[in-house]
Amino acid sequence: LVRRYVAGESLEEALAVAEGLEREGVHAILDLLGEMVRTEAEARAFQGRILELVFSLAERPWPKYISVKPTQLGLDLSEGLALELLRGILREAEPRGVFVRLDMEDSPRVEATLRLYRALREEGFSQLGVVLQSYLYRTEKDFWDLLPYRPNLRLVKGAYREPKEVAFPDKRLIDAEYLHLGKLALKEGLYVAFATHDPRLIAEIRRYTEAMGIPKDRFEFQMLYGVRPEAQKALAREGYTVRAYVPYGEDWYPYLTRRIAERPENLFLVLRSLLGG
Ligand code: FMN
Repeated sequence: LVRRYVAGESLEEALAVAEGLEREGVHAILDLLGEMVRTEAEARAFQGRILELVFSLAERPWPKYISVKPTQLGLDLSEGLALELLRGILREAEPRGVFVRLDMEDSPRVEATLRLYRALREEGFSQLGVVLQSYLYRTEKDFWDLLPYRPNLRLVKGAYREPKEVAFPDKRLIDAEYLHLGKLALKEGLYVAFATHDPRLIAEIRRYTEAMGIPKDRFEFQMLYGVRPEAQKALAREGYTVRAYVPYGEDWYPYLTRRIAERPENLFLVLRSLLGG
């Protein structure tokens, strides 16, 4: 089961998965698994492996897109360390045409993550994207605060267990907020990556963009490797840009735990695979 959602432990395996996706018209987002590091040495080691990823993507025509997590680069140890390591990645990625998406983690880290994003954009880096989560009450305000930066925005519902003091507890409200924020972002002319597998939301975004005459190069759909692969291919065949998030590496446990929380039926698949089924 790990293999259904994680491309493998090595960069080579991840690149092989990316190649397979590309043949189906789906582009990969390479993600080296790892988060919440506890020592500076670990954070620096992750930066080294991410640079290795950037250099190997630079040698290929595609994909040129990676995701990184702030706590993988030491955000919990020091914001300055995370800023330095992320800057080091952008210095190599940007001239090589590799786009860097800064994933959004749980609510106590949102503020610092947005600061990292703004600081690097102010330093002049442009190939850096941010993520907003529709389950947080604060997100619309974050959206307006970010707007002057003209961010390349990934919109998600949010994957972490959050208290009801900070996040909508009700799925219907999260979905409504998702569509509200997505439409705002499109109206404001931002490039939006709609990262969701939700057929209802995807259908609504398609209807809305068609009705408003928003061309397909103003937005894209993103899904996770292994989740609704047929839908990914179908959207790509219809001319939408589709990217699949391809995680690889040894630290798959927290990633998989979130996938099980989102879709409890995944637990059944985990158990079956552990039992050798
Ligand atoms: N959730 C986050 O909290 N932060 C992220 O940075 C993040 N990145 C994601 C990237 C992609 C490509 C996808 C498909 C999802 C991402 N998620 C992220 C997970 C979503 O918040 C959500 O938990 C998941 O997509 C399941 O909800 P769905 O019904 O919209 O598919």
